Amino acid sequence: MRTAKIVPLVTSLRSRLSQLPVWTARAYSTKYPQEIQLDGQSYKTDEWTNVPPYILELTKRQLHQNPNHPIGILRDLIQSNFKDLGYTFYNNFKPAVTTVENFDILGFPQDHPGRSKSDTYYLNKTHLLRTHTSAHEHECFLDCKTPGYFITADVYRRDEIDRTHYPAFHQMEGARIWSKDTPNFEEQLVKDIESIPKTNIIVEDPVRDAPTHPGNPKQDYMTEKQAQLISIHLKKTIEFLVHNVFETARESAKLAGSTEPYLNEPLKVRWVEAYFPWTSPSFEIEVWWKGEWLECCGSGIVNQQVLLNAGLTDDKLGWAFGIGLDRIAMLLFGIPDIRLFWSLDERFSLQFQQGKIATFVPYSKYPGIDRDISFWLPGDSVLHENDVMEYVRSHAGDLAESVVLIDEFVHPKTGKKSQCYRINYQSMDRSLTRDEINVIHSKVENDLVDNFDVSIR
Ligand code: FA5
Ligand code: MG
Repeated sequence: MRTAKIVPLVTSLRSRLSQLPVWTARAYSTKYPQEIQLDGQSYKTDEWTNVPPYILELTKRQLHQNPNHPIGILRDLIQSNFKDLGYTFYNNFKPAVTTVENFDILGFPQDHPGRSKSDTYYLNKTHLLRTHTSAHEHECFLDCKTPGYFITADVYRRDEIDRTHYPAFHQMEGARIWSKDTPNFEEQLVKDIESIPKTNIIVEDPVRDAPTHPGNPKQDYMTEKQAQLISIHLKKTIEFLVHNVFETARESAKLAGSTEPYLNEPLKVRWVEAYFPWTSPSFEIEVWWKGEWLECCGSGIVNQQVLLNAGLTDDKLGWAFGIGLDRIAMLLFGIPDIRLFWSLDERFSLQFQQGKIATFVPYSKYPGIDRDISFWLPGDSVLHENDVMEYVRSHAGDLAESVVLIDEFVHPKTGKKSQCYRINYQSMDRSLTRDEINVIHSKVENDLVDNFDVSIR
């Protein structure tokens, strides 16, 4: 293979590609049935449809509802820690939502990349598989009879393939509301902060005392003091959640006989500022775990418009957060590859039991098979990395261990672009044969040729 003259890093290429117009409608017009059935509803497909059958299959699994699955065990653990603290738990929301629920109601701008077909699975122009649990905030704000709520659900994103990314994962949304008309409101906020159980974790938070500024502004309808107290309540609630989860992980590791030095170090977290279209100010928490900062959870004070959209009165204010469960469960249970959560192999499922954090014992590591695919793109066309991922996944399913763009260059004379992707095929459960991989790999090649007019090199 030729080495590239112009080799952008994969990451910068990714962000560059995501800004370009992508996808040609012709690619999918013939591939989908006229209607897709999901959870008792029928969706007429159209030029927006891009959800493949194997993703629809995943929506049936509901791993967070399985009390003996690591994702279900983690959900139970968090819920049990918040049982008597004034929260309602919602665990039954179906994955199909409208673009209004997933984006509009939350104030996503029309040109937000999350709305694009390269990032999101659409059933059709108006319905999609939720990309986050925030899609259900409005109905819970309206329905909920307690001060706060939690929503746990499976969410879907067209994404890269590697050990920590899968097109389906799980989030837990938390939210908490107050009325500004509460007598002595600020004193009540202080009391509510004091009632959150104490933790001994080390917190780095340079903006705890002044959480709002022009770059991460407070909303006009609350005072500086209220924004500060609500931010502290939010942060302490998430710190309590993270503390419980990681302390449980530490205890189980010790019980299992581990003597690693990190087990005796206090847990350390840091707050960083963030941006979400429907919260202000906004924050993210990162946890220091085995030598690196792990992004866990986005959060912020909910924009008043979102609460008004949900039908609440204009005296209401509060916070929300969304935490990713899968990566935390990987750490908690020592699971090396995110695909394992979806395994139907009993050597996986029989290792986990309700209420117990067991460390996963790998049953074996089967060798992978690497295959490269190199091609010229036709003159003006753009191929999104996520599209390549999707073709690989649709033929290889969970046998696709990783897909990486390893080479790209533009021919100096013809101006044509060449790309080379390396696909690693590997099974969690068995050895693969070269023949079966050849068959899968040529289907991927054929799809790229048929849908994008690429010429294989
Ligand atoms: C959100 O999804 C927001 N809805 C969170 C939020 C809720 C903000 C309420 C404000 C108020 P984000 O895209 O950063 O934010 O995802 C939240 C968490 O999900 C991340 O911190 C990460 O832990 C997890 N996550 C995101 N993408 C993936 C992925 N592809 N695989 C596994 N986990 C992921
Ligand atoms: Mg994030």
